[in-house]
Amino acid sequence: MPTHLTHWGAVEVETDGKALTSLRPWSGDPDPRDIIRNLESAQHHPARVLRPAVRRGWLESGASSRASRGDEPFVEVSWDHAIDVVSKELNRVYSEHGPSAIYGGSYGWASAGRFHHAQSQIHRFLNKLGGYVAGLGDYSYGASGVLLPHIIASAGEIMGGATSWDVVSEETELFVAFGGLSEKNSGIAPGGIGRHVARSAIEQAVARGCRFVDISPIADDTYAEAKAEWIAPRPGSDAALMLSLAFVLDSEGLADQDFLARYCVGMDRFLPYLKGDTDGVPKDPTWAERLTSIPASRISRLAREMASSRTMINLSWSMQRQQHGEQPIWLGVVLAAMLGQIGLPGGGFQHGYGSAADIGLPLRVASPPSLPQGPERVAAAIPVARISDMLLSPGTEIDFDGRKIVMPKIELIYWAGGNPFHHHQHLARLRNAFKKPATVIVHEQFWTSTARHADIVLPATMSFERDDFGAGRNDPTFFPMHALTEPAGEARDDYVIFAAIAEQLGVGEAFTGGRDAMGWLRHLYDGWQAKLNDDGVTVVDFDTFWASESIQIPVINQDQILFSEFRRTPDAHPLRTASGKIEIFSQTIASFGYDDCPGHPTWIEPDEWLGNTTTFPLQLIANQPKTRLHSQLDIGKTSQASKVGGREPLRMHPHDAAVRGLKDGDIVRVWNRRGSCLAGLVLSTALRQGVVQLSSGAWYDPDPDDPSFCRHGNPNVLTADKPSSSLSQATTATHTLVEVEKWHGPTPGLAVNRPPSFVSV
Ligand SMILES: Nc1nc2c(c(=O)[nH]1)N[C@H]1C(S)=C(S)[C@@H](COP(=O)(O)OP(=O)(O)OC[C@H]3O[C@@H](n4cnc5c(=O)[nH]c(N)nc54)[C@H](O)[C@@H]3O)O[C@H]1N2
Ligand SMILES: Nc1nc2c(c(=O)[nH]1)N[C@H]1C(S)=C(S)[C@@H](COP(=O)(O)OP(=O)(O)OC[C@H]3O[C@@H](n4cnc5c(=O)[nH]c(N)nc54)[C@H](O)[C@@H]3O)O[C@H]1N2
Ligand SMILES: [Mo]
Repeated sequence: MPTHLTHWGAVEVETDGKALTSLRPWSGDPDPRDIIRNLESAQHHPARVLRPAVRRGWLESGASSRASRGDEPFVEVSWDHAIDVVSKELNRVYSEHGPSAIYGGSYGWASAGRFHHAQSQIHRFLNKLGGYVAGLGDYSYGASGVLLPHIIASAGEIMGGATSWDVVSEETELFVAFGGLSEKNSGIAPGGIGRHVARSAIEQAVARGCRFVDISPIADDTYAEAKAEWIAPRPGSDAALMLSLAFVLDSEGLADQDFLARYCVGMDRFLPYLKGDTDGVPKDPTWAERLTSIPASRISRLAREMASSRTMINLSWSMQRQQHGEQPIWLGVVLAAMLGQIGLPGGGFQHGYGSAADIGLPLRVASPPSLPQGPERVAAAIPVARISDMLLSPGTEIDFDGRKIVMPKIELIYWAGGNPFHHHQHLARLRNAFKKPATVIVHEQFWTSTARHADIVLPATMSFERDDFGAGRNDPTFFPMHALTEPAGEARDDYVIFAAIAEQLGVGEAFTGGRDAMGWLRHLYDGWQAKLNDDGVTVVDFDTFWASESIQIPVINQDQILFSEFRRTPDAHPLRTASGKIEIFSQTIASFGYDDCPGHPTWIEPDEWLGNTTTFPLQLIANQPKTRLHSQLDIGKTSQASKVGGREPLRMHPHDAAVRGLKDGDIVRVWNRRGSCLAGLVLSTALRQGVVQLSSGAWYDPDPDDPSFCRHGNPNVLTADKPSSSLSQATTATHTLVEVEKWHGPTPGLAVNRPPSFVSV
């Protein structure tokens, strides 16, 4: 059976040339996941975009109809017509407003496959046309991504250089997982994953005697095989917990002074705050107990256990997808520095074991080839999660990482491979923001809420409808990905669509380089093989690769240990921080003068948390969904099987349900002052009391009379569009305060599972 790679694993499929007829996990994967089943029925689902479509008002009266965006039927048009109107509109906007009026950040995961990767395609295309406004950073680790280079190393260096699972399974004695060690999230990796290895590494570690501590509001978001002790602080209070751990290490003489002196700067600036000399508040366990609800005695004991063991501190990405998300990450590094085990086998810290399948895979000799996007012509760039602010308030100035950014005025949005009406916060606000530009163009496979809020929707192929090759970040298994079926409807590859528009705008040759997709695959592979050859690494030629099931890219060192070189020879391998050392105090960050991110890690109370429920009483965790990747294939089998009464499941502790007279299976209304949604109630003691979980990704299904009410259960109608801090301006999507009540009215039907209405003009 031919193989195919997805972000959620490799599969073996059979087809009849038009549709997948059977699908099973790739035989090489020791731990495949059920999410692969979402593929089965999706290709020919009624929500598939089959033909180019233009919103009626835009076709009839162009930009002046922008206020109806999201509310109007579409008109299906021919490809020739669609290419013509898109080309003319791009030409108009480039000549009248220039590239700083075109938002092409186009954030999103799209599909696995190195060549057809939608963001690479759209960025190459817009670069050839004259440039665009880009998005900086990501939704995944937007806060830590800006912080970490100042204090130790880039997120990429830390994750790519992670101490390998093999080393953890053999060496770690105590694994302290802040934010859990998620089974569901480590099913997935950007670009795909061949073999899922985390579960067996955890099993081996446990069998050897390693102990796992899970610090998280949700107990089952850690592999059951870890047999972890569960500690559930108030969400958002980890910085307080970590400060008190640091306090115990310091006051009981357990900190590694030699390590701090040799490899770190700034402990002297941090200690007076830790001890309370600067603010009169010692950050001791009693102080932390009030904030976290974790008994002071347990905190002290945990600090001693950490100091007396080979301890790995894991910091999930969710820890920083919050207001002041920099602080727990910075403190995790500080704790690891105080323990003095950074660079030793099985000790130190990592940012995101469990957050994705690739974290803990050792580096390969080379990344597989990908489409060149440059030369980059970025006309302006905004922190990616500030999109609504940009669209609503052009000309305003914001802080970002020590500089000022002026929000550009956007005339045209062009999106391929992402779903902002899934990924962004406060969707009613985003909907208003999306009504500002003259034109919105989207390439999509499905009638997602973003497609429904566009003016021109162009149908894109799914990954198994086109030839490509793929390997995830750090994954040594490199798969050829043959086209397995013909495209559904009139769908075309993003590449083919961009090539046709580029041709009409006079940059066809510049965009395509005179190649079709297969020509590009061969060209990219040949160049990669030649480069590896020069480096003394032999890989098979393209034809052999293309005929294979997969090939292995050699790994540099299976027993990779994060920061081992820095530890061995700090002078020869300094960090790329201002001091070349780990910065417990950062003069650079201090010099920015931000109240919400001072020069050393600090406890700053969040706006919405269980320590202050004067507004709403329950802490909503809007985390990643177990049954799909984000919003992708929400209409698929695994995702649909999880719905309760057709709504996204909301998990709640039985005690919180009893207080509200709610029972398992009830349809409930979740609300706060930003919006509301329906959900289907699931009771579970895996949740801390006071915490409810509504994962992201249910397709936004706004009530026609009230777009702040989602009938399906998308938590982003509730989340705040509030930045993490002035330093990083990142999303804070994970936490929101809400109330939950029984829904008494008739349960409304859903519009998202079928296409929008079409009219002819
Ligand atoms: N409340 C809350 N919100 C969150 C998060 C959270 O934890 N809580 N997490 C955030 C995070 S970390 C992330 S990364 C984002 C994810 O946000 P996104 O990456 O935007 O989400 P996806 O659902 O993966 O959207 C990808 C879209 O691309 C389409 N697509 C797939 N392949 C192709 C292709 O080849 N071509 C084209 N044209 N389209 C394609 C899919 O149909 C889908 O609609 O969400 C963020 N939003
Ligand atoms: N199945 C699946 N896997 C995915 C994705 C998906 O959509 N589906 N998305 C992928 C992407 S793009 C990303 S960025 C990663 C994200 O990876 P993460 O950011 O790690 O994932 P989340 O699911 O948002 O959160 C993980 C867990 O953190 C815990 N948590 C939440 N808030 C707090 C807190 O304040 N303190 C503590 N101590 N714990 C807290 C909760 O148990 C939560 O379930 O996942 C990736 N993996
Ligand atoms: Mo992400």
